[in-house]
Amino acid sequence: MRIGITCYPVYGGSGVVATELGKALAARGHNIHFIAYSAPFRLAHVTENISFHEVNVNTYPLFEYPNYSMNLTSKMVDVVKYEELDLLHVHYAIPHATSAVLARQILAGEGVHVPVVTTLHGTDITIVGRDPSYQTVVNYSINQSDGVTAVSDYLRRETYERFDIQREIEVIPNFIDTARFQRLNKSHFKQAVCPNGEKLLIHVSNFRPVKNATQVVDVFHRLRAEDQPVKLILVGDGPDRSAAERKARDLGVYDDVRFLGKQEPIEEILSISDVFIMPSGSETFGLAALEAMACGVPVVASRVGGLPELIEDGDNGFLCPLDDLDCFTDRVRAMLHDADLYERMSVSARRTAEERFDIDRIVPLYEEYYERVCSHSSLQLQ
Ligand code: GMT
Repeated sequence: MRIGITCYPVYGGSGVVATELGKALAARGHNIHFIAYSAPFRLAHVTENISFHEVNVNTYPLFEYPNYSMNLTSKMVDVVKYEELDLLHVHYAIPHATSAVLARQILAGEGVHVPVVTTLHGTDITIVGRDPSYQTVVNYSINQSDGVTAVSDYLRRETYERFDIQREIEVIPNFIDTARFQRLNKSHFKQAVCPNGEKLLIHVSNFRPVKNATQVVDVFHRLRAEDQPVKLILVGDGPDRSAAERKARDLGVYDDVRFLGKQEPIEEILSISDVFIMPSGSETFGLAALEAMACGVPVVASRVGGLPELIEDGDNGFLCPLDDLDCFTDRVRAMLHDADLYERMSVSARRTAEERFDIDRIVPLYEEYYERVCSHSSLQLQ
C-alpha cells in the first residue's frame, strides 16, 4: 500500500509510535510518506520506500498565530494526489485528524478518494481534547475518520465517555522492537555511572507536568536518606526539568543524580538501569515503560490509565496509588533488596514485551485494519 503518515515529529510517544510503525511497514514492502513539520526524530534516514514531505508553516504579518493545520491540509492534498496514496494515517487527533478529514473532502471534489485512519494516543483525548475550545472539533474529526484506533482499552473507554462517538474504535496497543530493545552488556558504562556497585534508578519522559518527574527525585531522596546505595538518571527534557533539578539540589541529592537530557539510543541507558520509576498522573499506555521492560528493567508506576494493561502488580513490576510516595519507595526498596524477586520481575517484564507487544505481532494488526478500512470505504463509494 501507499500510506501517508502524519505525526508530531518531536520527542513524544505518538511520534515514536508513528515513526516506528512507518519504518516497520516500509520493511514489509509498503510505500511510506511521512508528512510533518520536520523529519520525525526517530527517522534516522529515508530509504527507497520511505519519503518525507515537510509542511512549511508560513507566517504573514496579519497572522498573529501560524496556520499549521491549513498548511498541513494543503500538503496532504498534494501528497495524496501526486504520490497516489491509498490511505492517510494520522497520529494524535489535534489537528491531524481534522486536517486529514478536510484534505479528504477537498480531494473528493477532485474525484480522488482517500480513507483516513486516526490513531488516538493520549493527551489528545485525556487532557487537550477535553478542553472546550477543542472538544467539538475533536468529536467531529473522530466521527468523520474512516477508521479510528486507540492505544489501550482504557483510552477507548475514555474516548467513548468523554466524547459523543458514533463509531467503532479499534484497540491496537503500542509495540516494541524487542531485537533492538534488549539488555545489552554495557558494564563499562555502568561502572562509570555507579563506581561503587550502586543500583541505578531511571526515569525517562518529556518532563511535562503529567509525568510528575519531581516525585522521582522525592522517592530517590527517601531512599538515599536510608543510606540505600542508589544513583538516579533522568533522561529527557521538558517544562519540569528545572523543577526536578532544583528539588535534587534542595534535598541535597544532586551529586547522586544525573540529568542527561534527550538521548538516543535509549536502550543503552536502560541496559545499565535497575528500576524505572513512572509516577505519571495519567498514561494511556506508557511506551517508555514498555521500552524499559523490554530491556529487563521492571517498572514501579502509578495505577492510572492504561498502565495496568501493561504492568501486572507484583508480577512484572509494581503499581502504586497516584502520589503515594511511601508505596513507590517501599516497592523500589523491595526490588533492590530481594534478588530473587528482582530476577523474577525482570524476566517477566522482558517476557511481557516479547509475548504481547512485539513489533512483529502488532504491526500486522495495523495492516489488517488498513485493509478493512479501505475495503469498507470503497464499498461505501459504490
Ligand atoms: O504525553 C506524552 O507522553 C506524549 C504522548 C503523545 O501522544 O505524544 O504520549 C501518549 O502516547 C504514547 C504513545 O501511544 C503513550 O504510550 C503514552 O502513554 C501517552 N501519554 C500519556 O497518556 C500522558
